[in-house]
Amino acid sequence: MDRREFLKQTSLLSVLPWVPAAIAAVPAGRRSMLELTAREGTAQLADEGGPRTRIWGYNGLVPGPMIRVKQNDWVRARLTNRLTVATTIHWHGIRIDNAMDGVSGLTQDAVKPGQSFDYAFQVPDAGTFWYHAHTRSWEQVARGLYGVLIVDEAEPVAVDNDYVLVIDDWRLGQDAQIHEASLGSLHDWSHAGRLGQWLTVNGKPHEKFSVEDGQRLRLRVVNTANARVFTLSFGALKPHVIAFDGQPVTPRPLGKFLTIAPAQRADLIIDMAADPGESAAVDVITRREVIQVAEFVYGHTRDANAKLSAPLISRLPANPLSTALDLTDPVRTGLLMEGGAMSGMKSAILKGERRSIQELIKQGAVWAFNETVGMTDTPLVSARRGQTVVIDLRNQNRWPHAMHLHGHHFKVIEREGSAVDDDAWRDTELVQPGESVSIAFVADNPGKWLLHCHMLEHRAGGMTTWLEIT
Ligand SMILES: [Cu+2]
Repeated sequence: MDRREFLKQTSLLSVLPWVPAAIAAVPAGRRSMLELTAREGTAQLADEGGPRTRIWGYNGLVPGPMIRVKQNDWVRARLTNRLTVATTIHWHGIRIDNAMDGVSGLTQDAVKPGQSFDYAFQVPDAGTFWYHAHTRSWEQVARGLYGVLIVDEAEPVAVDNDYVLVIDDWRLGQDAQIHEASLGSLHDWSHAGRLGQWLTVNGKPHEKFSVEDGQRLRLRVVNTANARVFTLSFGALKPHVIAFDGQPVTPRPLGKFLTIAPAQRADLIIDMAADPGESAAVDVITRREVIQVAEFVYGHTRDANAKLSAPLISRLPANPLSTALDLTDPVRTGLLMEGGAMSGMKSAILKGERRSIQELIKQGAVWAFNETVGMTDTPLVSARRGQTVVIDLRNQNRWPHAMHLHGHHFKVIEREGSAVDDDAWRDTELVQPGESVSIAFVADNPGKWLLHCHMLEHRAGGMTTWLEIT
């Protein structure tokens, strides 16, 4: 089989190894309705032979069914709630119609147990996206309510294989069940968020990818953890980054590590070169250990003489983003990020009244944007459609935060007061302790959009605000 034949076949299949075939065929075209039932299920998070873990998942699976559509297609999905609590789905990174954004209390009412809600939206951008619960997300995402949404480019990208690596960390008890007693723990909320001690990739402890010498792979890395920033090492492999958060970037060598914050995605191109029987590891590096989470295993080479020298990695076709930032007279505002442990916040405004830190702690309201905990009646920013918005994020606490903007992608224009020259457009940016980062975007999508920390405990503890575009 030559490369072209192989491409044809993979585009027909569009099924990834970890998705059971019966639910993977998701033809999310105009006519068909994809069923996503939020319900309990079990997953083999622990090693084979260990107990299965009770999770909440879309169709009882974690990750949920992979949705794969072509650019500009429609996704029609019926969320049916078979849980005992209300829920919604947010389509992370999709520049979506506001009514379909899935934020309970802002863009829709939460879907009550036994009820359903139909989502229907067009996907303007090709790339790697995901979907997840956006009601009590700190609990619902921790329990497994998330899945991957891939939007294929209009013209197939020339790779031999296209793999997904969904990374999550779980806090499990000795019985391999989700540690429920610590859900909502004030310690987690006021520190780094809920960190797990058990890693999974694609819903299992370890993933094996079959590869061949001379192949070119696209690897889509998705961080679905509540709060953990992962550091990934690819050993001797030399990946190139071709997209961040679904948006193409000028292809660049990855460097030593991939740092990927909660909710972020990175698309990598990896050229495989080794003999049959060899393997290459993907490791998660923590302060204490190196954990192998995936392995590329080289199979029989199709034709040893057919080895091509790897062609240059070309830039993915641009998505239809409004990239013309008008920085002469933008709508500009500051966002001071305060709170958390060891950060010295003395008081903040909660529901219109200034409260002492002691009172705030009692309510888990331990984070503030511009001295205010959580949502306000008036938006942080009001902009008219087409205006450029600049937000100066100032992280004045001891913790990193993964700041996520709904409905738009933004560009980092300044870091620590210096101009940034990069063509990355992100929906989630990691802001380190003490750091100042300015982001800019064209407000081209009308509606009410959240801006929040994607460390989900931080969001629940107050790190959330909103913008209105009219
Ligand atoms: Cu945060």
